[in-house]
Amino acid sequence: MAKVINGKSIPNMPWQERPADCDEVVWRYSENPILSYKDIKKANTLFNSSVVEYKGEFRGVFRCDRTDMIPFLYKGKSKDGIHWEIEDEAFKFENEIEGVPYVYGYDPRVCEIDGRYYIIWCTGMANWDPTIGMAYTDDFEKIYRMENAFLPYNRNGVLFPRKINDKYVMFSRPSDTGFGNPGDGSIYYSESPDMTYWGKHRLVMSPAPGWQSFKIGGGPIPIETDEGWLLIYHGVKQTCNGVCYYAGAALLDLDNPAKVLYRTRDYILSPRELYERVGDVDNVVFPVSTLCDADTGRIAIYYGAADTVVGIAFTTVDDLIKFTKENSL
Ligand code: BMA
Repeated sequence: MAKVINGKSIPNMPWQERPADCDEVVWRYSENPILSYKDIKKANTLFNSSVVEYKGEFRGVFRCDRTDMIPFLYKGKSKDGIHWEIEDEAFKFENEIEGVPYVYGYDPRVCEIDGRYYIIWCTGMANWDPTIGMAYTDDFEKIYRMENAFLPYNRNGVLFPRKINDKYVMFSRPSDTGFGNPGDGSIYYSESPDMTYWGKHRLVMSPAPGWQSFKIGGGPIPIETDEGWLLIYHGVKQTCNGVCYYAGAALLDLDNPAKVLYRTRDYILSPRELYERVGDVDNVVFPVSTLCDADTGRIAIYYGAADTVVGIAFTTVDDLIKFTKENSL
């Protein structure tokens, strides 16, 4: 079995065994979707959201597009990772960053580093152009805003859960000015000594034929294993009727995560069920967080479906590494 490094025991995380008739690397929770607009007052949709283990329970940061159709971040608590109590008001920060008003927030990732929880999300600069916002919390009560990591246009900030060669590491996807123009659509590596100043940017991977041909972007916080960093990412394909969002996986060098060891040619998850096919944006699966039990290697992937609801899918570290190696580009 591949060994999870620096992982946590999470025996109470959501889990279902692979159904007997399923031979795929990822399988869905039978009661999907787990969250919808019904879970927050005045919500239009509740989707791309992140959860973490916290003191034997779970905490989450949720993307809710409200009835004014402006996305903001909400926080919530759960004992089982499936049933959530989410606050009805978007959370506010304890501090302000001068010159950087908080005009919207979406697609949060939550990353624990040395007991502190960092929230990274797509934020609007003063003129509403998207880039990577950052904040931290120690208790999911008080949340402190940090400087934005990059200039617009950027999305899909994914922080690594420990320093690598004494630097914090973040992936991001410098991006489009609108929905039709993805720029080069690639994932980039950046590093920082202090989480304020980011540099030494390197290309990690670019779009590739098929489901990941239009653009790609990092997903959940990477899982550290003795075979490399296990990254789940999304890939986008253009069709005559719009875009479709899929998920794939990659294995990255432990000491230099800009180096891709393997990367899936086949997707690991695609829009298939009705709640993934039909919604505010049809045909989208968008993973943004995982829970991983270090003892068993079980992984629960939390993903937004059709920009409308949240679903869970399952796999294991061994299954995903094997699939990634055997189906690599
Ligand atoms: C991306 C982001 C995601 C969204 C996806 C599909 O650009 O905006 O929040 O899930 O598009 O619409």
